[in-house]
Order: sequence, then C-alpha cells, then structure tokens
Amino acid sequence: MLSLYIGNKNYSSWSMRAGVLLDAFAVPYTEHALAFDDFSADGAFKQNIGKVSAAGKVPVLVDGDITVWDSLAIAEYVAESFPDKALWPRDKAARAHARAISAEMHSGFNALRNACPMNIDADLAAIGQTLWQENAALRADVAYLESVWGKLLADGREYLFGEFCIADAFYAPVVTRLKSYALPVNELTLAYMARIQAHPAVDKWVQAALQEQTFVAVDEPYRQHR
Ligand SMILES: N[C@@H](CCC(=O)N[C@@H](CS)C(=O)NCC(=O)O)C(=O)O
Repeated sequence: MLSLYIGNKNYSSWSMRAGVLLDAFAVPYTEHALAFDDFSADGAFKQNIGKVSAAGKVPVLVDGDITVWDSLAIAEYVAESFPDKALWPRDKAARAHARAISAEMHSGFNALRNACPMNIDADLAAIGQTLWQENAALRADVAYLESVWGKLLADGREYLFGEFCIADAFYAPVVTRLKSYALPVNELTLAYMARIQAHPAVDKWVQAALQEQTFVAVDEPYRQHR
C-alpha cells in the first residue's frame, strides 16, 4: 500500500496535485496529513516530515522502501507503477505535450503562484481585483495560461487531453486560485474550471479542505482569520 504525506488541504497546492491524481485513478493509498505551522526547523511539521524526507516538504510518496518526494516525480512514479491506467495520454505527441505543460506548471507561473497562493475556502475576489489591476506579471501569466488551455480545449474536449490525466491534476490548484481570487477569465476557461471542480477527485479534496478549520498565518497574506 502506498503512503502519501500531504499538508493542509486548504493551502497545499503541491499536495493537492498528488492526492487528486491518486484518487482520480483509483490508486489505493494511506493518507498522512501533516499540519502546516510556521515551517521552523524545530516545529512539528519539519520534525515530522523530516522523518520521511530530507527535503522537508510535502507531498511525499512512500512505496515500501522507495521514497519519492516532489509532486512531478510522484506523478511519474505512479504513472510508471500503473501502466494500465494511462495517467499520461497514450499518444506520444499528446504525452509530450502533457509533460511539457505539467513541467511548465511545476516550474513556472511564478507571478500567479506568488500573488495568489492557494486558499480553497477563501473568497478573495476583492483582493483579486486589486492584484489584477496592479500586477502586470499576473495578467501575463493568466493570458499565457488561457492560451495554453485554449489551444487544447478549442475542439470541445472535456479535459486538456480528452481523458483526465496528470496535466489536469497539475492545473487543478490553478483552477481553485482562479476561483478564490475571481480573476477575469474567458468562457472556455470558465467551462473547463467547472468541469475540473466537478471531477470527483477534485471535489473530494475541496470538500475536505472546506472542513479544515486551521488558520495558517504563513499561508494567509490577505486574511487575519478563517
Ligand atoms: N516542488 C515541490 C514543492 C513542494 C512544496 O513546496 N511544498 C510545500 C507545501 S505546498 C511545503 O512543503 N512547504 C514547506 C516549506 O516550504 O518549508 C513539489 O512539487 O512537490
């Protein structure tokens, strides 16, 4: 049985990618939730995750004596472990494309990630409006995001590569950000956002996030309480 170490579902976008992926493909696993704190070296989070991974971050996947940290490495490991499940598209060109946009999410979109940290239960529409007016890099990230999604979704497909795949799991936290901050996006994006939010694995994560009561100050640049 796989073990997945994650952070708070409301805040941990990297954990969400791994958790949604495993659930979307019905991969059995045991979840180990480690509560976020101020991430100080002697705090409970770092002490506990440090027993599992020297990197000291979530998500971490443990499969027997194999430990995989980093969401993209986890996605690749799970795809390789369950070749029948088509976590990546079967078609070589589509798979290359899906890998490219997943890696791009993993290493890019810095303005969007920095200005709009994931906060599933928050209504940050007013903050989003201000950020949108003041932050040209954020507007550029969203414009580029919509061009990436738009080229794929223009033919009416349900998910980025037809069937739900790793790329959709990687962009699921982006969908929650666009929603929490109510960033202005086009109809095609809104429709894809709705489909992602309705996906059972995403909905399961979101519902659990909404149940959490913890307020983590380091993840809350815009609120004083929940
Ligand atoms: N690139 C890593 C990022 C992991 C990451 O930054 N995780 C955050 C939680 S979403 C974390 O553990 N932060 C603790 C810290 O920064 O000390 C991945 O894809 O897994």
